[in-house]
Amino acid sequence: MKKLHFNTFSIFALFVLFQICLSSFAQTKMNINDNWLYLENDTQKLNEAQKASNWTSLNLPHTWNAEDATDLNPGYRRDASWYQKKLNIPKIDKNRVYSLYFEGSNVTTKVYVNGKEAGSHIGGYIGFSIDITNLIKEGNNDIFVRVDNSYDIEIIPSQKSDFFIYGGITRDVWLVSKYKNHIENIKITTPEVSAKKASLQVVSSFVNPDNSKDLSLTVTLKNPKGKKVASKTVLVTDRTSTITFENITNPELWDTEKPNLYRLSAVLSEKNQIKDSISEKVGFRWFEFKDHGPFYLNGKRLLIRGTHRHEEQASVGAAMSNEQHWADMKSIKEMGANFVRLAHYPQDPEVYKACDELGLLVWDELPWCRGGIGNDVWKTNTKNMLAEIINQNYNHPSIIIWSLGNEINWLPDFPDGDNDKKTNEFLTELNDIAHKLDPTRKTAIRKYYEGSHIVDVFSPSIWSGWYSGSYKSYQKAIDVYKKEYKHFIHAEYGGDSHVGRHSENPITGENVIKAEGWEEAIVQTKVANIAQIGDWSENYIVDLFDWHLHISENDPTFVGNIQWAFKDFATPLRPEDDIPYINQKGLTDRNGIPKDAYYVFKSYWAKEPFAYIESHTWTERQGPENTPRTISVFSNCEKVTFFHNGKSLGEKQKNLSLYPANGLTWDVNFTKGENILVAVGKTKEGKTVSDTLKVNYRFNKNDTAVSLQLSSEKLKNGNYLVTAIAVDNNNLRCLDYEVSVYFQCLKGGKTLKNQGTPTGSESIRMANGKASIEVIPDGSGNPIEMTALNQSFKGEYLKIPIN
Ligand code: GCB
Repeated sequence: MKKLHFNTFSIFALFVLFQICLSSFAQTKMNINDNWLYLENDTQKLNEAQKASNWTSLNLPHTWNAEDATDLNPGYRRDASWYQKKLNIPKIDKNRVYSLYFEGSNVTTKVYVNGKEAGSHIGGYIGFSIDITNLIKEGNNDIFVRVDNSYDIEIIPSQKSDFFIYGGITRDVWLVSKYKNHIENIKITTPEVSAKKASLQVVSSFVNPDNSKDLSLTVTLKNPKGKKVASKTVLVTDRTSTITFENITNPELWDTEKPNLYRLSAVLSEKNQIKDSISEKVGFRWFEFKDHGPFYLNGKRLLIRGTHRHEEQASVGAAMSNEQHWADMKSIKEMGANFVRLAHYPQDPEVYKACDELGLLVWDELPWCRGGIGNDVWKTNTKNMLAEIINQNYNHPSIIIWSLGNEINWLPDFPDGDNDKKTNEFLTELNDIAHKLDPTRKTAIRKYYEGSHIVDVFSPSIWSGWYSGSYKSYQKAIDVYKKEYKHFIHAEYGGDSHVGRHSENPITGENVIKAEGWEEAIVQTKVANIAQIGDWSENYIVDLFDWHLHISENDPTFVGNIQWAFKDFATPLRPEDDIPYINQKGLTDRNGIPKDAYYVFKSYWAKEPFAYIESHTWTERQGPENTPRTISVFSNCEKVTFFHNGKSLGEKQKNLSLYPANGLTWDVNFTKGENILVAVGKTKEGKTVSDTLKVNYRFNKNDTAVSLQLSSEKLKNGNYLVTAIAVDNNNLRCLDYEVSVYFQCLKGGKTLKNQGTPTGSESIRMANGKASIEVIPDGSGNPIEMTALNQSFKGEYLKIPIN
C-alpha cells in the first residue's frame, strides 16, 4: 500500500467544485472514495485507533480479504478494522442537513465524526445513511469508521454459506447534503400497464422539520426520447403525497429485448426556490407466472434464460469497481441471458442500473443463506435487512422477485434452528413484510420444501448430472415439479470445470450412479455423484449444459432455469478444489474469461452470430489411428460448414432439438501432427462468421509421468507465463496427469498468486498434464528464477532471461 500523500492542490480544487455544487443544486452527492487511511486493528476504542501510527493509505472500495480469502492458508480474516478520512467541508449551510451514504459496508459499521459516534449499521450488502449534520464543522472533519466482519451468528448470511463474507467498505461512499426540507424517498409503481395504456403512481415522502406550508411537489414524466408525457404539481400538506398519471397511451414497454426507460423527476419547491429533486428511471412492464405453466412478460411467453451473479472478482474480492460491475452484467447480457439471480445477497447499485438498462430481469435476494432460524436479535436484524432491500431497490423495473432466502434451514447455527414450524412462522412473517412493502412483486425461496407453499414462486434443488443422478433425467425432474408447485422456477444447475481439462470419454456415471436422482445431499461423503467421481473436464460440463438447454429451450410449459453460476467465485468451503478455495462452476473464470461452457449458452441464446469449435483449450490430443473423433461446433448460425485440413466435411443445419451441439457435429479422422479445423457459420441473412483451431494429434498414448518440464512465454502485459508440463519417458505430455503442482518464484519477480484463476494460483491441479502461472518481473532486469514441484517430482528449475 502507498504511504499517505496529500496533494493539496487537487483537494482544494475538489472543495471549490463541491462548493459550486452546493450553491447550485438542491441536493448534492459527492463521491468520497479517494484518500482514506486504513488500520488493521480491531480495537473497540476510538482513541486507540486515533493514536495508532500504522495507518496506510488507500482508495475505496476496499476489503481486507481481497487476497487472504484465496491464499493457500486456511481461513480468512474475520475481525474489525478502521478507516479514516479527513473530510473538508469549506462551508456549512445552516439550512441544510449533511450525511454520509455508504452503498455497502460489511458487516457491522460504526461511524465517528470529530470524535463522536454518529451512527451505526448492522448487515452488509445494502446501503445506509449516517446523519452527520450536528457533528461537522467548517474546514477539516475527522471521519473514523469501524467495520467488523467477525463471526456473528446473529447476522445473516450464515458462514456456512458457500462464499466469503468479505470485510470492509466494499462499495462507494458519498457525502450528501440536502435542504432541511427535502424528499425522503419516492416509490414508483405502475398500477395499470397494457400495450395500449398505462398509469403510474408516485408516492413521495417528505422531511419537513419546520412544518413549512409553502411546499409544493412537481412530478414530471418523460418518455425514452426525452419528451414530456405528463406533469403534475401538488401542494405538500402531509408527510406523504401520492400523484397518479392516468392514461399514458401506447407506453413504450420495458422488456428484455428493448429495455425502454422513461425518466421521472420529482422536484420539491418552497415558494419559488427548489429545495430538492430526485430523478428515477421508470419501466412499464407487467409479468405473470401462469399456474403450472410458463412465464409471461408483457402478455407474451418469455422463457427465463438465467444465470447467477456473485459480487466478487479476482484480486479485489467484493470491492469491485463500477466498471467491473458493468463488465459482468454486459457479459451476461451478451451471452443472451434475460434473467439474473443476485446470489445470495443484494448487490451494488450499479448492478440494478445495469439490469434496468440492459434488459435483465432480476431475482433480488435477502441473504438468509443456510444457518436456520435464529434468536430474537437475529430475527430483528433479518427483518430490518429485508425492509432495507425492498425500500432501496423498489424503483427498478428489472426486479420481479424478492427472494427470502436460500437453503434456509441447512446446517443451523442456533439450537433447534432447523425446526420447520418455527421456520415457517418466521418465513410467513417475512413474506407478509415483503408483500406489505411491495404488493406488486413476487416472493420466492430456493430449496426449503417445508415452506414452499408460503412464498409465491419456488425453486426446488435440481442438480441432475452433478450432485446426483444423470443429466439425462432433467426432463423428468422438471416435469415432476411443474405438477407439484404452482409457480415453479428452476434455480441452480451446472457443475465444476477446470479450464484446459478435456477427456476423450468424459465420465457420465452410467451404471455407477443412480440415474434418476437430482437432489443435493448436505453431507457429500455418503453419495456417489459426478461431482465426486467425475473428472471436472470442460467437455463433461459442455455436455451437461447442452443437454439442459436442449430440454429447456424445447419445453413450451417450462418457466425456465437459472444456471449456477456465471463466474467462478471464491469460497471458504472448497479448500481442496482444483484451484484451491474456488467454486469452479462458472461459465467464465474468476476474471470473467469465458470457458467452453459460455459458448454453449451463447449458441442457444445470443443474437450476435458466432461459431466456436470445441475447444480452444484442447489442442493436444491422442488416440489410435483411424478412430474418428466427434467435433462439436457451438454456433447460433443457421448453417455451418466444417473443414479439416482444407477439405470440407459438409454443411449442416442447426436443429434446436438435436443433441449434442444442435446437430453441428462432424466426425474427424485426425492426421498425425498438426490438424487445422475451420468452421464457417452462415446466418439466415447470409452473414458469415468463422472459427479456426489447430490441434496437435498423436497416435501413441502417453505413459506414466516421470518429470515436469518448465517453459515460459512473454505476455502482452509484460509479465511471463510459466508453464509446467508433466512428461513421460518418451517426452510425451501426459494428458491424463491431474495432480497438483506448486509454483514458486525464487528471484527476479513474483508470482501472480491468490487470484483464484487458472494462471493465478501457486497451487493448482494440472489440466491434461499442464499448469501455468503468471509471473511479474521485478523490474531489475535480472533473470526470473522459477521452480515447480509436487509430491512426486522434487523440483524443476527455470531461469528466464529478461529482454
Ligand atoms: C447450492 C447453493 C450455492 C452453492 C452451490 C454449489 O445449492 O445454493 O450457494 O454455491 O449449490 O456450487 O454447490
